[in-house]
Amino acid sequence: MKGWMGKFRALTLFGSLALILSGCGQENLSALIPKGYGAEKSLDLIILTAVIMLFVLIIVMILYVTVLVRFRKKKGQKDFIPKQVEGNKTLETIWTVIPIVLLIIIAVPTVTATFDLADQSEASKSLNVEVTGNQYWWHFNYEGEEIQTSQDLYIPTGERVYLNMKSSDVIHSFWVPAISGKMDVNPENENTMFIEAYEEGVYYGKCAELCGPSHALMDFKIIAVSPEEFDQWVEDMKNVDPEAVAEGETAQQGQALFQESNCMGCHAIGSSPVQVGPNLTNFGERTQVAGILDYNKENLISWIMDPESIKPGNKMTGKYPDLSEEEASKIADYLMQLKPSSITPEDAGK
Ligand code: HEC
Ligand SMILES: [Cu+2]
Repeated sequence: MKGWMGKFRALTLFGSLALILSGCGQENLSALIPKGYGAEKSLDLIILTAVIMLFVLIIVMILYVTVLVRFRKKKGQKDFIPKQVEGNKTLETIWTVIPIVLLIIIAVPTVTATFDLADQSEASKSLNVEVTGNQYWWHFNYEGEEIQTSQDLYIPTGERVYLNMKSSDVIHSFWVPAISGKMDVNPENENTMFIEAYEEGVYYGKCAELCGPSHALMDFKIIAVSPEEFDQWVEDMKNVDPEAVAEGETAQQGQALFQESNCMGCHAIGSSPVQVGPNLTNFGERTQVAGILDYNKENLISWIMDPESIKPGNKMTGKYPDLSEEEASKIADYLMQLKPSSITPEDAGK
């Protein structure tokens, strides 16, 4: 009875664990549902190594159980020390050669993929984006285009986009599991990688290197749209008029407050080298505030009034005059109007 209960418990435990873990596979945030070149290569290698390891596990378990059953002490048998054998040349050779062969089977495709993913030969003919990791947000500078965005990286589908990556402070790691593998960004040197998305979509990214108290909140997105939509987006972003007057009385007051309250010292609207805080040119087209909150006015007001309670240790806290809720609301009205492009995450199917 007791043994049966134990088995039942184990089964329930593993069953519910499997059920809970199956919830982890969020479609746009899973290396196991690849939607890009690098992620597809990685999954191929994951499957290859998993199959080989499973094969080794099964063989070892068969040998182990066979030995346990065949050579166990039988009923009535006396204690004795079996004949000692060692140095069997054939056996020694077999169990040295098999692992070597298995390792070669894993190593050849792994090394090939590593070189393939590091290929930069087409970089000068393609779209290049300078990526900067900052505590706790990402900045994207489209080289040669005078376009900067933060949090959302727009790319065309079916094309390789080359990323030249660094950090402005500590080490971060750029990881969009459904599109590609991870790449560290360092303050001292530039790392490079390319990404290619097969399908339109909004793909979620995470910082994969512990970088401070809000490391887990350093989320971002790749927004992959068709090449035609991407060209349109570039066109729209280039034609932004940063001075454009907001529509409606409260938004206009918000615009004035934005200019008076030190916000412009860190946040650019339009193309600008300013990089202390996220570029807000297309803030009205975001699907989240600060990369993590649902995009709505209430959350935006909370962020403007008290960013510390949302992202501890962020670099905005305390650097501007205190604002009343009314003032924050007016600024929110203004920022939510910043919609320079007809191409938005909705076009990518979000
Ligand atoms: C000292 C520089 C600095 C000042 C001044 C500043 N901010 Fe920020 N702001 C930042 C940084 C840095 C972030 C990114 C925080 C993070 O995500 O860790 C940020 C984030 C934001 C975001 C979220 C952006 C996004 O991409 O989702 C908004 C909105 C914002 N700030 C509005 C304002 C407003 C409004 C003011 C003025 C009242 C202001 N900021 C003043 C540095 C600053
Ligand atoms: Cu980070």
